[in-house]
Amino acid sequence: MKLAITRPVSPALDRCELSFVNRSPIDIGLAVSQHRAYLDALFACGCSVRELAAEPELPDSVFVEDTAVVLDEVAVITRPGAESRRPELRSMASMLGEYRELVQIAAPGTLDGGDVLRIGRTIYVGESARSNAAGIEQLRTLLKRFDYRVQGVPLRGCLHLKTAVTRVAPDLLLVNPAFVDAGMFDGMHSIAVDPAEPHAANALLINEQVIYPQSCPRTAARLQARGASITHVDMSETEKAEGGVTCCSVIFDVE
Ligand code: CIR
Repeated sequence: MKLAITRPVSPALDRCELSFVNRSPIDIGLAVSQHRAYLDALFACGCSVRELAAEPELPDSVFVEDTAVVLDEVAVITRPGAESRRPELRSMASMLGEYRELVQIAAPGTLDGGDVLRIGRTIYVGESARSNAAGIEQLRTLLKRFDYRVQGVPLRGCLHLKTAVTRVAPDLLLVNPAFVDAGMFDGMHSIAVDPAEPHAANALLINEQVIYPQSCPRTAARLQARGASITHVDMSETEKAEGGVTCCSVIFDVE
């Protein structure tokens, strides 16, 4: 069974961190109803959902993906590159401790879960403004005993690795070639996003179903032409906070 950990939208979401997106007004009521529909989509794709307690004072706390990297053997509690986000860790660690051994990234390392993409035994990590060399090296050391290889990936012009590339089928990646070199990922095929949709590379694959934003119809058509089965969600409000479909959950296998 798959479990998705999520957290409600903070009413302070419009005070979120922003790096590559201009600030625009966020409709919190709409964000809340879109998040509810996102939880329904997770459920429809076969996940059980557990919600962390709301953190109304932490603007970006809905973006739980950045706080942890969960593997079959262990959960890594990250140290987000944005200091404002570090108070989000405690509650995630407490819930994940029910399911996995915990290890943690420590100062001066920084690591955002949005920068981490696992393909088999290789853990790709975006060399972003949020995940530094010390954080990537710590992750390498922590995961060595479980036989994972950690590989840094250069990025340009985007927040996280998963802004640039995500997996949409076992051997298929959805990539924005403007942000990352698709040749970095050994043995994988790739589809490019439509150039008119720069934020289209963030898709969430669960049990052969792709949760995908309504805001990227041209790239959705490319995915469907390659046989992807898409569950559409409207993420307009979290997109204004620079978050996509992967950002709002931490998903892993449980007994
Ligand atoms: C941030 O800048 O930290 C948030 N406003 C957005 C984080 C999105 N998270 C993700 O892509 N994993």
